[in-house]
Amino acid sequence: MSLAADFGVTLTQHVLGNQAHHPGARGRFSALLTQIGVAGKLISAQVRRAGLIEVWGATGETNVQGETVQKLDRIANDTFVEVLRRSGCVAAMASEEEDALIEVEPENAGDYVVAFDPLDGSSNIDVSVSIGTIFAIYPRLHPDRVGLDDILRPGRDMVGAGYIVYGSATVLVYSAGRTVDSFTLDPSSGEFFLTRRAIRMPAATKYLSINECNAPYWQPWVQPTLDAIKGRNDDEKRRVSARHIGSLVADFHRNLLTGGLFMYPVDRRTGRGKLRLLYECNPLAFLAEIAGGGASWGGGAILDVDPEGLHDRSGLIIGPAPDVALAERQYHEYRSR
Ligand code: AHM
Ligand code: MG
Repeated sequence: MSLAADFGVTLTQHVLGNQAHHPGARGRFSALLTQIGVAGKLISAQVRRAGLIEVWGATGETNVQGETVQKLDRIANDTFVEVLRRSGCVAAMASEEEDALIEVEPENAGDYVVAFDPLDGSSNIDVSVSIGTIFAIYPRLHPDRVGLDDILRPGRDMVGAGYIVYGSATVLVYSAGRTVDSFTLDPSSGEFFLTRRAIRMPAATKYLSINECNAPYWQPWVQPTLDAIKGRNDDEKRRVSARHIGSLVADFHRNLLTGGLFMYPVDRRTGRGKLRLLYECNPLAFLAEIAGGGASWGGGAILDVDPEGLHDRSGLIIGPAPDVALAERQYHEYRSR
């Protein structure tokens, strides 16, 4: 058995070695990424023991999204908040599980503001299917105060983003704006080691990830987009296949590495998407664009959207750039009719 080429470069070494190249980042950015890694390890340990300890099932509460809170949702949220609160790197946080902005007491406050989904893919927790944590990092706007304006900003203002997927291995993927790199948690040493450098998303769509049971609720541009992609299959070759886990973070991770288009379009009954702009769409859009892919809400880039509220929802089409552009063309064509 041979070790991966970069086995030996830890997450901390990597972020420290690259801190001169973190565009827009300032202050203790490397420390913040390291602390996010610590939170990821703690959450991973809980996820790995789910079923052995009493963390399966619901807490009995409903979150700000109106969804049932799972025990692991709560544990992951509290772990992430407490690790970052004590890190000295963060002035405020916004969580998918909390209704208001979480302000850090001034003596512990740092240069950054972080939005996160502590445990994405909640419906997969109790069935031991991949779930993950997603985070977005913004520079704090004002040295003397912190407020909603620090977080209600277009995704283009991010200086870093990433996720930790608790799958067959625990993998942390992040970007500070230049490259997207991934690290695998070695359970025996408790360290994240660099396992993929400068990830590029393939330009061809190999997988389609969409909940097709939502077809009755799609706007009219969605089906023709899917038909165009599926139409690439013929007797000679199957070029596209379906893969949909129902954990966005895990679906995105597979699609990033292998070339897949994930779609959760706006629901025509409600006129809004399901996924949260700040906690899910923006950070993954940041990674997709840096890896050479794209991300759209249907009519334009996710990263250009100006959020109105902490829990805004959005349509999301994310994956290889040519097919994100195809979806946008279909969207505009149908809108102009
Ligand atoms: P969650 O953050 O509460 O887990 O919700 C988000 C999840 C995504 O991970 C996934 O893509 C989507 O919800 C699945 O929704 P649906 O069951 O409607 O297909
Ligand atoms: Mg989520």
